[in-house]
Amino acid sequence: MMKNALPWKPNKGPRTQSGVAMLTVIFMFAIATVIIANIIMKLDVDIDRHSSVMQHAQAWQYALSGEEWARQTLYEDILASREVDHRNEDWANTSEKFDVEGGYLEIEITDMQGLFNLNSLVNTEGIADVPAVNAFKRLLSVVEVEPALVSTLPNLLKDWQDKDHLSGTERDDYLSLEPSYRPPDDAMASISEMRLLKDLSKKEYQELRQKLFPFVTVLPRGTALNINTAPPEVIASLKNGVSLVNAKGIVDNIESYSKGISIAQFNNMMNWQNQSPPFTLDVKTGYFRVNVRARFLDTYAFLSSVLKRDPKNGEITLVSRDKGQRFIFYYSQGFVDSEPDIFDIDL
Ligand SMILES: [Ca+2]
Ligand SMILES: [Ca+2]
Repeated sequence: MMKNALPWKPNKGPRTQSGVAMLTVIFMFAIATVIIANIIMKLDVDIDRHSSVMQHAQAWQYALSGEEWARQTLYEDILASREVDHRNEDWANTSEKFDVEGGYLEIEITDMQGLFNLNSLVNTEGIADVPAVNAFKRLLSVVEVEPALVSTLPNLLKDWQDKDHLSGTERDDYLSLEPSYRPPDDAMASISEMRLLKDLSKKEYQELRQKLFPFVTVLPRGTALNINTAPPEVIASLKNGVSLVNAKGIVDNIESYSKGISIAQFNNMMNWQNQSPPFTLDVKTGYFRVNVRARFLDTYAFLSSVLKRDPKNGEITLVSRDKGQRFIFYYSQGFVDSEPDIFDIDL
């Protein structure tokens, strides 16, 4: 007779223990693999980030060197002659492009005193300057902004700067906005302040950016207009009845003089008759804008600087640096296709 078989018991011998050990090793290996993969990914991100920061730092250094180049060019200009600044001089013949290691550098110098100074709309006593306001209306017509803006914008800008808010309502109008703010009742520091004008829509501002901004600037009140560098749009704003076509003829005439013209020659060309210039006129300049666009590998740096040049000793002072502007030089249009987004700025 067979004895009853013993119940089956799992084998807890050495073979089972080695299986558990193997599973543990595989599990540990899997965890180690995940950790290492994470470290490698993080290192990759860190390397990308640092490489991007280094590229931008290099592009920025290139941009600063562009500003320095402009400073030297303007200093050499005044050493050559202190009497006149005109479009046939070296500094004005910029739009330079330099190849540098790993990229390139583009520089453009413009005479800010050839542009319409928005701060001239109000005089140093804080009162509207009527001839300048009328000239501004003509400029708005010449650049063909919407007729509604031609009638409203001069007053909005005048109120923004003048000190008569106690008798006007503009302060309350601005204080009732959400969020509320006050008009400065003083000279403008940037033409972008126009974005803060009440009743000026985003669409209207964008229209102004496109049509008006190339011809306006903000400079200290009383700064003279350099007639040798003023574009036709600004020349047409100076006198009633001067069309853009007339003004282009005058500018062509000015440019035909290889060393610029005098105020007397300009007065002859303008034939003021019973009118007079709305601004003080000059043939030389103290304020220049330097735009630099620098590329290093895949990174761009933009710099827009204002330089002030002392007419006596040629000493050049940095007035401002703006890294937030995006611009394109006319000769660059063929090779900016790879970065269209940077020019699509939402304001
Ligand atoms: Ca000069
Ligand atoms: Ca005011």
